[in-house]
Amino acid sequence: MLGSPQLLFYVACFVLAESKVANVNRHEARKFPDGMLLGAATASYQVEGAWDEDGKSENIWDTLTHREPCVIAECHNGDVADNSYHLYKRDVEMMRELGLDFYRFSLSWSRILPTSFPDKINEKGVEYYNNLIDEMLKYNIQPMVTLYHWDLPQKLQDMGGWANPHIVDWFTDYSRVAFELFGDRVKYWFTINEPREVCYQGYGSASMAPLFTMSGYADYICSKNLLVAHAKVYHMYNNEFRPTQGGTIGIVVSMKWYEPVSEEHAEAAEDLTQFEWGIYANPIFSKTGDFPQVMKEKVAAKSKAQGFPRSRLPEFTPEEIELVKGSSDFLAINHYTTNMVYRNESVFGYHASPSYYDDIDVILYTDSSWEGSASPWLKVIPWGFYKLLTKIREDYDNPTIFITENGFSTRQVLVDDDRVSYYRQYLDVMLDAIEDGSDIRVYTAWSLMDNFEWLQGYTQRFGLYEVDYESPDRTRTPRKAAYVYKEIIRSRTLDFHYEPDMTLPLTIDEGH
Ligand code: PNW
Repeated sequence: MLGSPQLLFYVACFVLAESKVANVNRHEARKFPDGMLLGAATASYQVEGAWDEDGKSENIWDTLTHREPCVIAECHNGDVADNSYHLYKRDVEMMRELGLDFYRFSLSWSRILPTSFPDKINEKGVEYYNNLIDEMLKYNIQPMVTLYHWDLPQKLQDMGGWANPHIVDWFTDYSRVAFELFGDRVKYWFTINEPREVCYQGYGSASMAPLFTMSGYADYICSKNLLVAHAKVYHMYNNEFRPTQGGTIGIVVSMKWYEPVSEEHAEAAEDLTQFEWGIYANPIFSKTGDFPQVMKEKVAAKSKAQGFPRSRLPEFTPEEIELVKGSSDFLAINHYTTNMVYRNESVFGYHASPSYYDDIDVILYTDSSWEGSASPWLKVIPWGFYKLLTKIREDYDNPTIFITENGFSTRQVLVDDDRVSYYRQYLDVMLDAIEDGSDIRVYTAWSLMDNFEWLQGYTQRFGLYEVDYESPDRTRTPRKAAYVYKEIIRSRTLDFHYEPDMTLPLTIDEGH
């Protein structure tokens, strides 16, 4: 009988179910919050080239790529890279074509301080960064500057690099020079890009320069020194520069989402999370500070069982805990992808011992059904980004978040529908997290253009612009993703249905 409560109930259920399905498929255009900044990023060694020009000295990537050229895919190196040292005007033109609010780039320590120390400042190197910054500001594009994105001066590496506690002074001295030189115009500073990649990949797993394999020792020592160095620079900026320069400063942490294969593996996933990025986030963003408790306990117990007189994880002094706690104005996150995690008997003896992964006792993998990219590690899992942002909001009392990298790799191709789809899906869940209350102020696409992808050379491309490495002028051509990102920035709207006309050139709009 029409109008009966039962029938009404069924109709209501049907309408609800339909609208849910329709929502997923329809993808209504969504507005970005007012004031949200949208930009793109690169890093010095990946784009600059000019590796030995105008007084620059060698860094660890120059050394590695020259000493062992073929540890890099196709024996590539960054000697010329995108030649941005000479083509910065074209780079700024691209930023204007896209209408970027900001551009995140990094400084090359050995270009500014060829001796590694402030006894000699390389005017030519300084001039390059002044030119780049001034050219950007002419068009109202905010510079966001990373002090350290992996290109340590070789001399400092020869003295132990991040495993030598003196790095705290070396990094502080270098950073002071950078604030003095550029801080009148640069209002967004990042101390260190991705401590995990610096320490674990550089000193533990041999997947970044200097390609060390001392996992379970050197990576932990690096982590401690790096956090103290970061905190010293934070306080120096706070005390000596912020009063007159008025900028903001923080650290950039790479964060994956770790999904347990089932509820009973939730603890394994949480342990892994604490080892992978809690190690950097907990000392700075938690109420207690210090390395995560689970990490201290596990490494201490393993070390003891292995016959070490003390934990392989170094301790912070109480003063260091206080120094590091709260030493970031925001949490800057680089996020790309998700891993599955489990822990069962098979994990025992699975990893070399002692080592970082042996300390954690987990196995991680990516599901073979997941959509991939040109990088074997990078799978398209937007729900992982959503869960990560939710966890951070809950665990660290809703900190201000900057997304400082997010992106997708392809081969050389201009119509990159898979990249377009990646960006749209990840932006969509970021907007969901903002609706839930996350305080996300900045979003950064990695990368403005193809560049030297570390051990993968130029074989994996992350650019909104494609770079032609065969052409002497490193011709940059906008991909479909560049057209789409431009429209997102122009309209401040995410619209899954927008189709750009790629027969038209990507031109600079008025006011840019
Ligand atoms: C970043 N992960 O590293 C770096 O900051 C860039 O220099 C690099 O080119 C870019 O990613 C692409 O690889 C990553 O945990 C660090 O999934 C960690 C992860 C991914 C990338």
